[in-house]
Formats: sequence, structure tokens, C-alpha cells
Amino acid sequence: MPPITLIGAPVDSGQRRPGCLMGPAAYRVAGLARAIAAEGHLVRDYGDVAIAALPLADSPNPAVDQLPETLAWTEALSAAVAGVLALGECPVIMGGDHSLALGSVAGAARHAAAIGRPLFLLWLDAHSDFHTPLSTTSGNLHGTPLAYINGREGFDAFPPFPAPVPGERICMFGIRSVDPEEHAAMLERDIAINDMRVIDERGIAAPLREFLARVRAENGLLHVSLDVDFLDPAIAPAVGTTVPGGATFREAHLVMELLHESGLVSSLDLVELNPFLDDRGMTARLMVDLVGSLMGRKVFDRPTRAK
Ligand code: 4U7
Ligand code: MN
Ligand code: MN
Ligand code: MN
Repeated sequence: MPPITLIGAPVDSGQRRPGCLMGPAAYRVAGLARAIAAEGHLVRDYGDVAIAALPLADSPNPAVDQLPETLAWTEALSAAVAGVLALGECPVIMGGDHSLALGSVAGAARHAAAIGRPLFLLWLDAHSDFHTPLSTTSGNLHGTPLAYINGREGFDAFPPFPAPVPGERICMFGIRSVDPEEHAAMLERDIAINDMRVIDERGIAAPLREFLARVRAENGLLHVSLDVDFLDPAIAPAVGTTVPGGATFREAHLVMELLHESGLVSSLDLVELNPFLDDRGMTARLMVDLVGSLMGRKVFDRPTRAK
């Protein structure tokens, strides 16, 4: 793997329960850099990205909350992520709520377009995050990044998304909370939707292998966006939007192990950790352990295991 660059993204503007801004600090306390270095990777900490003056912005949907803050984060994170990728490094964005993916994936898409390779997206989440600023009823922009990435209309206040990612290049795992408007829009596209029922029936490895094979066949870059609520709240309580019936400890580790073996991951978001809601750091630690698996840690190494 290339050198790993940790980017702090203390974003809290995508939802209304404060605390995600403490995420980068919690990952540092929980030893994220050490866990990555332990697998033999070069790792550096870029520090936290900051926003300064907020743009003037307004939405036709009065429900939309903290649009200027989210716009500022989108611009700042897009630039930071594209810059790190251009150096040949793998950015790991320590969130911060999921609205940060409006910027992180824009940066990844900008880089992919610059080097002429297709960008694929793996979305590990209880939610589909497929609202637009016009369709959201909660007004929480952390429910919108995938729609922006996919090029849905309704993001007039935002910079146009560089090279939108078509549905065929998006794969979701863990889905178990989808609003009616998102559902209708998702059905119009060819997104691989591995909701919990698919995982229960097929397991998590087979559908993931299918997706990774497509990424490899097209020589794609792969951005992974890991929302804490992908995990079952019993093992990952530090999140504002818990939904029962999430991924287990073993399922989540298996995803990370398969991702490591694929060698395809080019950028990673860690989002929605709210340390204020954690139980003695257990969620932060679990997320760090999962990144350890993604970086190559194995319980038992079988060098010949099929890809
Ligand atoms: B997250 C929701 F209504 N769909 O729009 C909304 F259920 O980044 C939740 O995945 C969004 O945690 C969750 O507010 C966003 C809600
Ligand atoms: Mn999410
Ligand atoms: Mn979610
Ligand atoms: Mn959430």
C-alpha cells in the first residue's frame, strides 16, 4: 500500500446532535496511526482541516440546516483529499459526520478524472444517504452525500460534482433505513444494494467479491465510506443515528480483510463517530481495529487464500 495520510475532518454541520467534531481527537487517542504503522505502512498525520469565512448560501428547502458550514467543508476537504491523492498517498479521513463525504469523494473524483481512471464507491452504512437538499425532510445534510456523488439534481448551492459516479459503480452494504424518496430514486439506478436481507441470505463475502472483481476489471480507484452506524449499535453505540440489526463484529472485519486482500482501496472515510455518546471508547477502538484489518492485520495468515 502507498503511504497513509490521516486527515482530521471535525465536521459537525451535517446533523443536529453535536459531538462528531471530537471524532478526529478520539481516533488519535485510540491509536489509529499506531495501528496502521503496526502493519508496516508509512503513516503521517496531516492535522485537522479547518474552515474560515463561511459563504453566503441559502436553500429553497427551508428545512436545510447549516448549509454555509457544509459548503465550506465540502470545498476544503475536496482540496485536501485531491492534494493527498496527487502525492500518491492514501487519505484516511477521520470524521466528522457523513456530510464530509460531499467533499472527500469530490476530491477523490477530481483525482480519478485527472489520471483518467474510473472511481468506484463502497458505502458501508445503515442509511442510503441518497437525499438531495430538496428532498430531505430532516434537513440534515449528512443524509445527502451519495446523491451528490451520483450527480442527482438539487445541489445548486454546491460546486458541480467532478465526474459523477454512475450507479453501476456504487455498492452499498448494511442498508436498513431508507426514506421513501430515496428509495424511489435508488430504484431508477443500477446501484448494488446489499441491504441486511441480502447479507443474511448470501453472507457478506460473496457480494463484496463480485463488486471488487468489477473494480479490478475496470482498473478503478476505490473510495470506501464507513459510517459507524453500519455496525450493530450493541458493538458501536457512539453514533447519533442508531438502527438495530447492523453488521456484526465478524462481518465488519471480514469486509476489511477482503478489502485488504484486494489491494484496491485508494481512499477511506471514517464517519459519524460521536465520542460524546461512546461507552469508554469502545466504538473508537472498534473503528481503529477495523482499520487495522483493512491495513493487513490477520488473526491467522494463510498466504495462499484465494482473492
Ligand atoms: B447518515 C435520514 F430521515 N434518512 O435524511 C435523514 F432517517 O450519514 C437519516 O447515514 C440520514 O448517518 C442518516 O435524516 C445519515 C432519516
Ligand atoms: Mn451515512
Ligand atoms: Mn448512517
Ligand atoms: Mn448517522
